[in-house]
This record gives sequence, structure tokens and C-alpha cells, in this order.
Amino acid sequence: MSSLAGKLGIVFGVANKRSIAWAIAQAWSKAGARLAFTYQGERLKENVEELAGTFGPDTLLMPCDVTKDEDIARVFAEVGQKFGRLDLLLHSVAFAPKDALEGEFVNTTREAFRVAHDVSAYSLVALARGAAPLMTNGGSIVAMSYYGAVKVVPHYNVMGVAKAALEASTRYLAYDLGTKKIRVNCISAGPVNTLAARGIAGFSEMLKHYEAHAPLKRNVLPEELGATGTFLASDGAAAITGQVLYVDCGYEVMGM
Ligand code: 0WE
Repeated sequence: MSSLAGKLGIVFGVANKRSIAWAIAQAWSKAGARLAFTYQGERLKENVEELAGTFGPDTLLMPCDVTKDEDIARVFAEVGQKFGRLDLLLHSVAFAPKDALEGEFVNTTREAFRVAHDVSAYSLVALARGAAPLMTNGGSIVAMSYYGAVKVVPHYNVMGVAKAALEASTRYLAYDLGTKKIRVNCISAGPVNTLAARGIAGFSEMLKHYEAHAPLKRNVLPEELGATGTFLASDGAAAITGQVLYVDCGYEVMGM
């Protein structure tokens, strides 16, 4: 039997076909899950409509700005109506103002710091709180992180601090929601060429650096993030919560 047969999930963070959220959604779907999607703003609506539509014309699709409590409330009300229950949630959402990812961290403005943390870290707490009452048979919440949460990656700057908050939030959520059999974990992915990575100065050099230095001498593939996301969502990971799982071809273990 498929590992996610009969499970109901919601995916936050699909922007286009290269999104990590889309890779994990496809893997969840292939493993038997039925999925709902949200999109951020009219700009991304058509993209996500087309992608979500590949799972059937009746795929639940809703707008959601994760910085708006009303949007989050509406999304979970609709999921409650249409699904009646929820098993899986993917958080693959991050944003920091572009300026904050270019100069020095020391120059991060109060507003850029606030926005980065609101969109990239607090949103996990808000979504977990919205999802928990629907996860009546327990559940699995998966969020995406990056090594810049733990070590300095030049220019990752305030996003690194926000990912540190996301990883710590994962642990506190795991503790609170553990009593309801809801697990909360992060996947810390090696760099992937997505819309969010494009336009980042030096990104292709970063991919080459990982290829040269990671034990596996290559970069992670989106479908490998899908496979890990499927494992964490499955009952095979029933005793795993509060963890950050590195899916980075081993890069994280290197000291030099
Ligand atoms: O988490 C990320 C990127 C998230 C991200 C990307 C952007 C680009 C466009 C957040 N906010 C924005 N804001 C924008 O205006 N990654 C793990 C990919 C990434 O981003 C970097 C990296 C890596 C790796 C930025 C600098 C250095 C390394």
C-alpha cells in the first residue's frame, strides 16, 4: 500500500514548477495523498492553478497571505468544510526584502527583520495553530530550512536568523502538539535552483561549491526532497518530531 494512502494534506509555497513545495506535493500525491494548495497573491494564481489542476479539476485551491490571520482562518475553515480532517501540512514559504540579502547583516533594518520573521518563521506557528484542530488522527507538519540557520552563509543574512527562529519554533511546536500525535519537522535542503534562489548574486557559484565539497559531490535533486518529505509525512516517521533533517548530499558534516 502507498505510504500516504488516504491522507489529506495542504501545501503552502508553490510558486511554479521548480518550487520545492511542488516537488514535495508531487511526491505526496504519488504516495496516495489528496492535496489542497494555497497561493500567494494574484500574480501566482494562474501558475498554481495549472499545477494543482494536474491532480484533477476539483483540487482545492485557495489564496493565502500567511501574514494575514484572516486568510489563514479562511483557509482552514474551507479545509474543514471540504476535507473534514487534515493529516499533512507543508510549509515552504520564505521572504526577506531583496536589499537585506545583498549588503551586510549589520545593516538589516527593523522592517526587513520584521518582514523576514513574519513571513518565514511566525507563519509556521500560525499555520500549525490553524491546522491542529483538524488533525484529529494526529498529523505531520514539514517545514523547509537551510544551513544558514546554523552557520554564516554570506548574504543569507536575516534569512539565516529567520530560519533559526523557524527551526526553534519547530522544536517548541513539536512539544506542544506532541500530545495530539502531531509531529513537526524541518528539512534542511542544500541549494536548489528555484524562483527564490534566482537573482541571488553568486547562486550558480554556490551550486558549484556544494558540488565540489559535499561528500556526495553533487547537489540535491528536487525529487529527493520529495522522497524525504514523503518519509517524514508517513507513519514510518511516527517517532520523529522536532528534528531538522539535512538533505544536502552531506554538506553539513564538513568542517573544511
Ligand atoms: O531560503 C532561501 C531563499 C529565500 C528567499 C529568497 C529571496 C529572493 C528574492 C527569501 N527572500 C527573498 N527575497 C527576494 O527578494 N534559500 C535557502 C536560497 C538561498 O538564498 C540565498 C542563499 C541561498 C542558498 C541568499 C543569499 C545567499 C545564499
